[in-house]
Amino acid sequence: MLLTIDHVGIACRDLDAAIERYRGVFGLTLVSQEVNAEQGVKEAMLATSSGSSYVQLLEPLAPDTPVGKFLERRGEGMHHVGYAVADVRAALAEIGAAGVRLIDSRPRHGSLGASIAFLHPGDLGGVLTELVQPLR
Ligand code: MC0
Repeated sequence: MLLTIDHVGIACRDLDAAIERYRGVFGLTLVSQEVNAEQGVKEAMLATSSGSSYVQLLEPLAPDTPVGKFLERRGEGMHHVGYAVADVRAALAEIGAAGVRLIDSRPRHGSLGASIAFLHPGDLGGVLTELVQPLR
């Protein structure tokens, strides 16, 4: 079901500084910057050299958002893992039937036009997990 690691999401306080860190240290390529109001973030996608997986940098739009609360509780660091799937609706049905709590019962809008859905970290060993159906 999981095709590849699409991205690793990293919570940061200052998006511009984080972008410069990942470009400067690793030479990653900045491919997009978006505001996702529904998710409460402004975010950037930086491609690895394979071009098919990304570092996603996430700055909260407000303290009372998922990433804002995460920063307050844990500080900067890895926030979630996003796995590519062929069909996010089918994957949600299968994973839900296996007893994992679905944060999103239907897909939402994600980076680069993807359809995304989150799974609860409490049922996955403390890892917030995202399913990503990339835009074709
Ligand atoms: C919170 N918890 C986490 C966590 N965030 N555990 C692992 N990884 C995280 N990122 C844990 C807390 O430590 C706590 O555990 C429990 O969840 C409740 O935390 P809370 O701070 O009270 O937060 P809640 O319950 O209000 O919400 C947690 C939840 C939420 C994961 C349900 O953050 C959520 O709905 N996330 C999905 C949406 C999201 O993260 N969007 C931002 C990225 P204990 O054990 O102390 O109870 S948007 C994105 O990434 C888009 C742009 C994209 O990829 O395209």
